[in-house]
Amino acid sequence: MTESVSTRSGMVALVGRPNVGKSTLVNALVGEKVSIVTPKPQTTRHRIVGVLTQPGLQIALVDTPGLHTGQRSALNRVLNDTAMASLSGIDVVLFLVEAGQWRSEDAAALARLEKLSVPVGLVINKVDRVPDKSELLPFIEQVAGKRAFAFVAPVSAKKGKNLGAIVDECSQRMPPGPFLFPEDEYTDRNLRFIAAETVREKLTLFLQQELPYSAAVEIERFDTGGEQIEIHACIWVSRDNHKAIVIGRGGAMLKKIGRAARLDLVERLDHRVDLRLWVKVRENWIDSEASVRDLGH
Ligand SMILES: Nc1nc2c(ncn2[C@@H]2O[C@H](COP(=O)(O)OP(=O)(O)OP(=O)(O)O)[C@@H](O)[C@H]2O)c(=O)[nH]1
Ligand SMILES: [Mg+2]
Repeated sequence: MTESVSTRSGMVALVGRPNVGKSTLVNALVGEKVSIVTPKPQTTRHRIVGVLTQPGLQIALVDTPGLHTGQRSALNRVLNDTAMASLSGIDVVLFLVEAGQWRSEDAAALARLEKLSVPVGLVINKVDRVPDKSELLPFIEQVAGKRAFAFVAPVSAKKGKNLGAIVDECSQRMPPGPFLFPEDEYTDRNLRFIAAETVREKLTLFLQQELPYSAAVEIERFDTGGEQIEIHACIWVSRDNHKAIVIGRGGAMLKKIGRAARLDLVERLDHRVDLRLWVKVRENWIDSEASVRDLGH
């Protein structure tokens, strides 16, 4: 770790309802794939740190599960709790919304931040989706009036637009102190976790409707000793009929998930990968807090 009086470093948490682009923004700011991204809400299930290091400055960007309402499984509770627990020890909070979209879930998420005393910046993401920019200003004013935000940044995480504004605003608020992470590290998560998340990303992309919400991935073997990195992953589903769907006709779906995940992992790990997948049922695991915790949440 770099010990110097002239360095500044701190923690910035990204919060907001599901699907507003928190993980996309962490990845874009760090310049690496820290966190998985899908078009479906409730993709992120963990507190995941992405590290942005510049000369004299380090910002630990904390990605969180989307704050949501309306669903009551033990998994939903744990996800919301994980997001809220991620706010302790934070120097700056980024509250994300989608340009032109203010929903009751955004209001509920913002209400949860009411008692926070640290600066909260408003990030209006996905501005690329608003073709008529004259519509943007009234929306920004509307949302900016809902709290005394420390700053407002309209951005596009996907197109990399105006991200410098976020870095500037955050860096001004980072306290003096040594770096929290080694300079060459871009996440707090290990390769095993990345492997599990990569499989879950493909599963979420390829499977329809509710199934991805009740699936979890557990790495049972991660062996870097041989010529190939050998990874055995178990996909846990909560119902018998889900198992058949994940496997697909003649194993086609499981093959598709495995192939896509393996290709990603080869690129990420820069190594040959032998990925094997299993599907197992743990009845209604999303309704049991013990099972939810047991499966790594
Ligand atoms: N057009 C556009 N799409 C975006 C932008 N940022 C994110 N997206 C898309 O929005 C979807 C959700 O992105 P995520 O980064 O997974 O959202 P999230 O807030 O992390 O979602 P949860 O993990 O479910 O809470 C994905 O399809 C992204 O590609 C953006 O700036 N512009
Ligand atoms: Mg996410």
